[in-house]
Amino acid sequence: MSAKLRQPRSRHLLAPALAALLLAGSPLAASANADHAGHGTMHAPAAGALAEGVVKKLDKAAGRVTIAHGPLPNGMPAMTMPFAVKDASWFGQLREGQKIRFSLEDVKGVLTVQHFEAVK
Ligand SMILES: [Cu+2]
Repeated sequence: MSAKLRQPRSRHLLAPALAALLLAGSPLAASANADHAGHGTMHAPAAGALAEGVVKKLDKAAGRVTIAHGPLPNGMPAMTMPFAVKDASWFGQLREGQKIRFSLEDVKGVLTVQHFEAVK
C-alpha cells in the first residue's frame, strides 16, 4: 500500500526539468546562467552536433579561443567563454570576428573544439 502511494512522487522529479526546458527558451534564463562556474561539471555534448558562435579572441600562447556561442548541444546556454582547440594550426585559420559552426568534446575536463567550419 505504502509503495503504491509513493509511486506518483517520481513524477515530481520531472517538473523542475520541464521548467528548465521552458525557461531555456528565454533570453533572461540564458543570461542568468551565464557564469562559468559550472563548466567543469557539464556533461559531454553529443558527438558531432554543431553549435554556432563568433570568434572573439585568439590566444595561441594559451591554446585558447574565446567564442561567443549560442546554446550548446550539452545544454549550456549562450555565453562567451574560452575553449581549447584540437589542432593548434587552426589559430592560423581562425580570425577574430569570424562566425563559425563548431563541435566540442570534453577532453579530460576541458571543452575542446573538435571541428569548425566558417559560416558565410
Ligand atoms: Cu559556455
